[in-house]
Amino acid sequence: MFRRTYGQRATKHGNPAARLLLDTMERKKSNLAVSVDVIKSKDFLAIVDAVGPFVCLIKTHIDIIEDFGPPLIDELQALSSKHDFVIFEDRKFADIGNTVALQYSSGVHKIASWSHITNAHPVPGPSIITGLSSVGLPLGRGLLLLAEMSTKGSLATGSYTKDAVRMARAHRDFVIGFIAQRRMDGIGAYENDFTEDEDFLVLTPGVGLDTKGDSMGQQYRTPREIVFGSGCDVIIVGRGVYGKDYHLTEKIAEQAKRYREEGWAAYLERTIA
Ligand code: 5FU
Repeated sequence: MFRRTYGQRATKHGNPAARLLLDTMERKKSNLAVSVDVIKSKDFLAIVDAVGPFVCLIKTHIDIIEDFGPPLIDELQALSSKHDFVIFEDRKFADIGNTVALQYSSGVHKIASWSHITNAHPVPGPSIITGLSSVGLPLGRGLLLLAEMSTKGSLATGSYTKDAVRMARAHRDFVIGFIAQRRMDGIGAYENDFTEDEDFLVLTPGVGLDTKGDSMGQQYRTPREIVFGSGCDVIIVGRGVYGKDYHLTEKIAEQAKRYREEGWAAYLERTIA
């Protein structure tokens, strides 16, 4: 059982984005991340404002926003200050080092300039980390590797997942953890695996309290299964929080509160059990 608290881990971590996230989790007593996958700026900002008080992190897919413009980033950053949350652009980079460095720094979205954390598929090999870290490391950013996915039939299993861990280990200054479904052995998993200089965060999508999945291969588990059962650190919830009623901000806030309570209770069960 992984009993170390988020606060204890924050004081030890070498990466500023990881420290910020762990500190925020401890301060707000929340391991809930909300994934705000809507296509209009207005809806996006309304949901972020509604869930802001309850989350440690907001996850974005900035490329799905139809009316995107730089002012949206200013507003997102203002909400991040107002509600005290970390920003994670779920970009899932997957190209050669030179290309991902350009995609991360430039283009319309300039992700590195505002997103504390982003992620990448390990499929191109370690050069993807070299490319992204050339941009992100000087800015104090952090990277998550997609070691596993929540979807039915995912190919990210077995030796692929192990190789992702190996890649992360070789770049601990920039790779702060994984998108995965469980805490893998040998990543500070259990007390005797934990070393002062190695602590990977596990952020986990595929979370739902009321349904088991969707019609497109998504699979849901409960916050307790994920945080207590599988030793993950952050639950990432999208439609479970904002559902189809994303104009009803009160209802969204209620759902965020509910997931936050479930996630935090599972964390307490893990740390004190
Ligand atoms: F890497 C992954 C993964 O394995 N599963 C995911 O669901 C990422 N995701 C993201 O989490 C996905 O792109 C959505 O943005 C979000 C889950 O949304 P949901 O509405 O909770 O299913």
